[in-house]
Amino acid sequence: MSNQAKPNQPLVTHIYTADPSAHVFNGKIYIYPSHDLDHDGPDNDNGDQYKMEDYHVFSMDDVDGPVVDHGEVLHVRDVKWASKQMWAPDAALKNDTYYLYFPARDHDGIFRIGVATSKNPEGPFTPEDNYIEGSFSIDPAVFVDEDDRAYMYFGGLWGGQLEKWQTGEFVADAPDPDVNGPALGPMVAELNDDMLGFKSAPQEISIVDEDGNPLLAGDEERRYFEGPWMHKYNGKYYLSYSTGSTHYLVYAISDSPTGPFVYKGRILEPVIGWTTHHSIVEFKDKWYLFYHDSSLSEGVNHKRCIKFTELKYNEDGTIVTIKPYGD
Ligand code: FUB
Repeated sequence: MSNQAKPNQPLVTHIYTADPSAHVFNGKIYIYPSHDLDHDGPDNDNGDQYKMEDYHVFSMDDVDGPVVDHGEVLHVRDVKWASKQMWAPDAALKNDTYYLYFPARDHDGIFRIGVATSKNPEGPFTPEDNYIEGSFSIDPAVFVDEDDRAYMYFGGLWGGQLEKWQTGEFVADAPDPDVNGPALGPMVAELNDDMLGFKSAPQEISIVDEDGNPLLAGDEERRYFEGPWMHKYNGKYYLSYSTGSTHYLVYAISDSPTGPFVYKGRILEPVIGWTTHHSIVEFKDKWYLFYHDSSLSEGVNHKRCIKFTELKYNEDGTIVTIKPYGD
């Protein structure tokens, strides 16, 4: 099954897809998205509408070529530790091995992050028996730096349970952070050389404003919600993420992969649907933003479609804000 890729159009239309993590492997773009199920069940802040069970991998030889569906590469029935909701994944290449990182609820209903491996970027992927020790919440994004050190960024509020880990333990009825206090940041953990575990306990990332003050929990237009992504441009580390309730994709910059990061601005204005979730990748000397909206289902929150568009920088390294449907 293949569609012809076009900017700002659904990359595939035969299934619903979301959360596209794009990477360039072997000179091609590979996309690792979520696979949204077509159902009419409940839709709530707990994320019950996102009932995903499996992953497909897609590839594109070029940004104006066909989009190839490599089929189902991992199903929840094959993951011993997981019960349901295989949400936004990411992939990485190291040790001549492709690693697929994915969140799911464990058998106690707690989101954890697992890993599966393959010798091919298009899978299929073989899962480890257990989730990564010390992992929790959702939306893993793995960045392998130029020195070959690898970092996982993760965490999402509300359905993603990040606020339930404020004490370091899972507290089912944990209060939300005070709106006048610092916002919760995403988590980062360096991965072991084998890419299957954390080198040390995950640390919270600090995101500050231009004066060095932490963004506040009530600052919903700028504070972290979910969907972290890391990329490097001109030697600087760009942490980008979704603001969730206000529907923006925004970014912050640092000299270090673990921060602190200084908030810089918006990447993408709101799309059709509740969330978007993105990745940023360089391909043939241009930069691209992969994202999703709900246009394929005419606005149904959990029936989404992956898209891409070119991303441009200003001379000072800031990103030009993208309007998803033009002016
Ligand atoms: O796709 C399920 C969840 O919705 C993802 O984990 C979030 O980032 C949001 O896109």
